[in-house]
Amino acid sequence: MRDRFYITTPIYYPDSDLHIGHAYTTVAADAIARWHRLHGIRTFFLTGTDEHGQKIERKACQMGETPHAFVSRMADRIKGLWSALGISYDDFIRTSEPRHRRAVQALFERVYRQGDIYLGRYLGWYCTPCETFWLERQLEQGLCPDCKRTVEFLEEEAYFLRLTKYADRWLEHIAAYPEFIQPVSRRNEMVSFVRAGLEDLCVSRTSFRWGVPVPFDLDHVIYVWFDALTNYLSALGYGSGDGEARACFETFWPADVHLVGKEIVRFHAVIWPIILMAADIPLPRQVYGHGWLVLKEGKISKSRANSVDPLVLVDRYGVDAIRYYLLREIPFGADGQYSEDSLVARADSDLANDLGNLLSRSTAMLERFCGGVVPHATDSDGQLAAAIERAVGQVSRAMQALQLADALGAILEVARRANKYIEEQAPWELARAAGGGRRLGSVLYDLAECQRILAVLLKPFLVRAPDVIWHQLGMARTTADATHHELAWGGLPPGLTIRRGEPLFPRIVSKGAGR
Ligand code: ME8
Repeated sequence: MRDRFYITTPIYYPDSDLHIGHAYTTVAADAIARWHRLHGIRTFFLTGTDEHGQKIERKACQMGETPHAFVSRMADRIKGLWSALGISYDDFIRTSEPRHRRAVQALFERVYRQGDIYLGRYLGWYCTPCETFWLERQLEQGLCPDCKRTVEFLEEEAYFLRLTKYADRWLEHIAAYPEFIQPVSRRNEMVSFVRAGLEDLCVSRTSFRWGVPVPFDLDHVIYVWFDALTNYLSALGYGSGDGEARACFETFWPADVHLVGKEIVRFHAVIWPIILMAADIPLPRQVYGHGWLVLKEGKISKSRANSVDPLVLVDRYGVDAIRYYLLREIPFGADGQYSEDSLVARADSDLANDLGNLLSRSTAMLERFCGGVVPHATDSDGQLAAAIERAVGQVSRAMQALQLADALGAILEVARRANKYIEEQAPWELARAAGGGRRLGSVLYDLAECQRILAVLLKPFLVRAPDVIWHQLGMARTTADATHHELAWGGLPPGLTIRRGEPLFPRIVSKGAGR
C-alpha cells in the first residue's frame, strides 16, 4: 500500500438537489477514504460541483437568478447534504472558483501549445442534459443514445482535441495497466469503444457564455467536460503560482481512484487520460465505474427524486442506517434496486438485531454478573479472537479490491458469530455453576473486546455507532483517533466501568416508522 491516497467523486451538477444515487457514490468514496486514514495513510478525498455549461445556464435563467447566484445557493445545499451524511471530504471544489478557472486555462493552453488542440468547425448534434456531442450515426432514433432525450443541431466554430492521435497509446496503456479501468466489464466496453474508432473531440463552444473562456480566444468557452475533468488537478493546486498549493499536487497526483457512475466512465477512462497524455501529466491509477441504484419503476429521475431524498431518509432512519444500506446492499460495481422497504429490512436485521442486540445483551450481562465492570479474561477459549482476526484479513482484502459490501458482510458475520457464542456459552449457566467464574469473566471480556474491535472495523462505514459502542463499553475516549493498531486483540483494559445506554439501533418496524 502507498503511504498516500487520493480519491475523488464526480463533481455533481448543481442544477437540482441531489438524490440517493449521488449519495451512493459519495458515501462509498467516504468509506474508502476513511479506511485509508484508519491505516495511517495520508489521504485526500475530493468532491465538488460542476457549475458551468448550458444546462446550468438555462436552469438559472428559469429560476430567475444569475448563474453564479444559482450555483452558489445549490452548492451550499449540497454541502449541507454531505454534512448530514457524515462525508469527510478534504476539499470541495467548485468549478466557478478562480483557482479552478486558472487550472483549466493552463491545461487547455498547454495542450494547444503543443499542437493537440486545433481550431475547426463543429457540425453535429449536442445533448444538453448530458453535455455531450454526438455524431448522426451515434443517435438512436434521433435521440441521445445515453439519456434518450432530444438533441440539438449545432454549427459553430470550435476547438478540437486530437483524440484520434492517442488511440493506440491509450490501448497500450490499458494493456499494460489492466487495473486502470474497473470493474473488468467496463474495461471491455471501453476497449471496444476505442477500437471502433475515435473522432477528434470538440472542446469549445461559442453559443453561450457560462464557462471558462479559452485564454487566447475569448469568443470561445471551454467545453464543460474538459472544464469539469480538470477539477481533479485544480483542487491540488495545478496551475497555481503558489508553492504550497503545488506541493499538494506533487504529493497526491496521480489520483489513486476516480470513483464514478458507469455512465461517465467514457469521459474518465478515455477522454481524461488522453487530455493528460497530451499535457504530459501522469495518468490516474484507476477509474472505477460503479453500477446504478434503480427504482422498481426504472431509473431515478429528477421527477422521482423526492421519493429518494437522502435528507428525508437520514431524518427518518438515521445516518448510519442509510450509509450501511447503501454500502451493504449492492455488490459494488453492479446495479441494484433501491427500495425503502429493503433499507428498513437491512437496518432491522443487521443493525438492530445483530449489532444492536449484541451490545445490549453483552452490557446487560456485564452489569448483572460483573457489577458493570469489564472483567479479566483468564480462561479464554480464543474463539472470538480467531473470528476477529479472520474478519480483519477479509475486510482488508475486500477494501483493497473496493468490495465494500463484502467488507461489511465480514464485519457483520462476526457480530452474528458473537451472538451465537452467547447462546453456546450460556453465561447465565456459568454464573450458577460452581467454579464457573473464570469462564464467565472470560466469555464476557471476549464479547466486550470483540465489540471494541468491531467498532474500529466499522469506523470507515458508520459515523455514529462506533463511538456509541466504545462509550457503552466504558472506553475513556472516542474512536476519532483510533487506528488500525487498535484492531489487535486484547486492547480493552479490564476494570472499565461500562455505561449501558439506549439501544444502538432501535428496531424501525416495531417503532412503526417502516413502510
Ligand atoms: O455527471 N445510481 O454529474 P451528475 C448510482 N457533472 N449513482 C448515481 C445515480 C444512480 N441512480 N445517479 C447519479 C455529472 N449517480 C458530471 C460529472 S465529473 C468530472 C463530472 C452518481 O450530477 C454517479 O456517480 O449527473 C454518477 O456518475 C454521478 O452521480 C452523476 O452526477
